[in-house]
Amino acid sequence: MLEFNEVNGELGEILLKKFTNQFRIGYVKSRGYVLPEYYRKFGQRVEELEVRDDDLWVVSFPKTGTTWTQEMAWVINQDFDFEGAKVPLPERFPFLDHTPLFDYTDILPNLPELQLPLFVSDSVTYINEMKSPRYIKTHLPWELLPKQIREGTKKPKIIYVARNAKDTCVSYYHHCKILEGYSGSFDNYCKLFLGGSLCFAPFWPHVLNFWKRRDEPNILFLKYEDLKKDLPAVIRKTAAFLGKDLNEEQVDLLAEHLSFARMKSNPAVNYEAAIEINRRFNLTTADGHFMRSGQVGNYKEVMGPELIAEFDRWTQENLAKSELTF
Ligand code: PPS
Repeated sequence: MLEFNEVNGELGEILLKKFTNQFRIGYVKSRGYVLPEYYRKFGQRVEELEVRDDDLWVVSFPKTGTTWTQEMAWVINQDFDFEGAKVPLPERFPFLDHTPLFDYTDILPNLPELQLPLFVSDSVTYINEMKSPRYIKTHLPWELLPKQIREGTKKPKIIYVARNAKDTCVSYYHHCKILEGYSGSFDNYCKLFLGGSLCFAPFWPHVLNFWKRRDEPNILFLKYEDLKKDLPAVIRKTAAFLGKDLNEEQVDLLAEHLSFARMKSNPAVNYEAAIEINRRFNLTTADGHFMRSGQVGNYKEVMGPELIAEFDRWTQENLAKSELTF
């Protein structure tokens, strides 16, 4: 059974004052990770999810290149079905923990025009009803994945993607403003990030618990920075992991499909529709795009030298005993 604790102290106060809203009444901790309050009702269903050996999972801390990795993995595994790739990504590659992030219980009676698809209103049922091979996205850490995965009774292929902490934090900050209703300052957001008090945090245990499993045959560990540096190489590596043979023409074609410019203008993956719904129904008010900068090092535009030094110290401390670098 999952157990839950409160998120207390200064960071708990910031969350309550600046990061609760119509669809998020509060936060809890389970197995050391922060989750929305709604997870109390939802978590046990994830714990008991029936996993299939031929599932393909993309697991990540938020804003580390999940969407990019999902699209790459889906196209390779579906043998370059670009017609099928026009279906919105959340339908063909649903987000297991979508439902608890947005609790519409109190909102729906006042907004009858807000029609929620099943992958939003009940992501577990949607996933249970999918035909194989299923594609599943999650931001849950290893410790909160379904029991069958943790205990090794089912071994789906899992691709984990990681990104450097500073860019992840900046990207997550924008995301939380435009999609999740964060109304506080960037400085306070960084405190929440460093203090492990945002949904799916703490960051380093999330990353390191997959890093240490990177040599297991059903796990592939990728880095956003490597996708930026040499996308064709990552495409080849992913194809090998998925047991697919690609020729160079296919690699080039997919690299083009996955370019930032193409993904930014691709309505199947750019989440513009979701942002538009938020604006239309006044669920959040901030402006911005999901496909925002797509760069490594974008943090330099918003973080001052002291904050950068603090993040770097924190990163060094956490990575000292591992061979992981960013
Ligand atoms: S989410 O909401 O957690 O699933 O977000 P996620 O997909 O993990 O991360 C979004 C960031 O990835 C960037 N992105 C890309 N960068 C480069 N090239 C491509 N094709 C690409 N696709 C998505 C996206 O812009 C977000 O990063 P930032 O730094 O905010 O731009």
